[in-house]
Amino acid sequence: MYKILVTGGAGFIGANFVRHMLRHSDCTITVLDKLTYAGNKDSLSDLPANRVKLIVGDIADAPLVNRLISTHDTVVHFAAESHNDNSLRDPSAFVRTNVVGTFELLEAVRKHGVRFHHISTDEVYGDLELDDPQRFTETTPYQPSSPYSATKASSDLLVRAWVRSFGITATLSNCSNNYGPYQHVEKFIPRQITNVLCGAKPKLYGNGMNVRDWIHVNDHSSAVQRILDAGQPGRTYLIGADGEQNNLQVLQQILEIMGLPTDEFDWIGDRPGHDLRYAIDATPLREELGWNPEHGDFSAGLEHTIAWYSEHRQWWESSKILTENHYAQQQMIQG
Ligand code: NAD
Ligand code: TDX
Repeated sequence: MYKILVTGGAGFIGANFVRHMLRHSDCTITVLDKLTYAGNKDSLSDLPANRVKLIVGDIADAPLVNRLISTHDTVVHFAAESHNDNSLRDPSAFVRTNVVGTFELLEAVRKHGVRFHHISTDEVYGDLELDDPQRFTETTPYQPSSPYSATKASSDLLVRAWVRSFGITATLSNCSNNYGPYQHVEKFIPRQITNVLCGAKPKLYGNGMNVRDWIHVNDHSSAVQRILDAGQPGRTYLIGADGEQNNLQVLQQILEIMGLPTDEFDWIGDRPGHDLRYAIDATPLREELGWNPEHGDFSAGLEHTIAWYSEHRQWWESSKILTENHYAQQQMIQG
């Protein structure tokens, strides 16, 4: 039986990936997750115990990581501090988990000769002008803007160096903005949906013109599975589904689906250093590996996501209060 260690498998994308792999393969999975504020064991609690096991622990814990990796065939590394706004408030956990944690995993896969797939983000490339005809490719120079994206860029560079210097068998992927079920309510789309469900107004940063390249989380999972099956060792694959939209457009669609006037939201102060636009060119993934997204209909995906949050209040209600308290403190600090 093929055994995969999924770090960060109790987080948004990790939990969806675990579900995807159970549906689309016969592997068994160990999830290693610290269960930070962003991890939720309820995202995995309905899964079969003979195929998924959760180990609560830290990827920066070298002896634990060493022991776990020695008994697995592949590591898929999602665990990270993942929220830009938090990285502006306190970057220290981002350095520890995203950089030091990745280093410990790399040392263990090097020792045990285990295949590694590193999950990263398009934010490592910085941002684009709204009218730039170029999109990010695997050769775009790194130019991260926030403490979060700088630590993700650092972790990517560590992986590349371990491939070149120590010959580990690793692939990397840099994906655009994901949406779907099980996403923490701090992130843009679930924050706005749950604000409406709580009777609060959605919050739009700046002028709402910032563009993100949205992809449904299940398409991210299928792309990672394709890279695990057919990716070339040492390669970086960019994952995206041609889903560019500005934040105002996304918010207006949410309001429309939820039956509210499209101006029923608050404009609030901008995020410091806010990246203007991300856009992915995923041609190599499509043409060389034959991957295609299946959830390209954004409004259908948004409708399902809204329905999921409406039906799973228990999953998000306690984090909602903490998250909005944090946002309120942050706004007071920024003034
Ligand atoms: P998330 O914050 O929802 O989940 C992160 C998970 O990692 C949580 O379960 C958390 O408990 C766990 N974790 C954090 N620190 C840990 C540690 N030290 N040891 C073990 N576990 C730890 O994040 P997400 O949105 O699911 O993102 C997953 C990965 O995908 C990240 O590497 C992120 O950079 C990358 N990514 C995210 C997006 C996106 O749109 N969300 C896009 C591209 C890439
Ligand atoms: O309340 C909000 N209002 C708002 O206008 C929030 C939370 C966000 N925004 C804006 C900021 C961004 O332009 O929405 C956009 C999306 O914001 P986030 O959900 O915070 O995502 P982003 O900063 O784009 O980063 C995401 O995509 C890349 C993930 O959080 C990262 O983990 C991933 O690497």
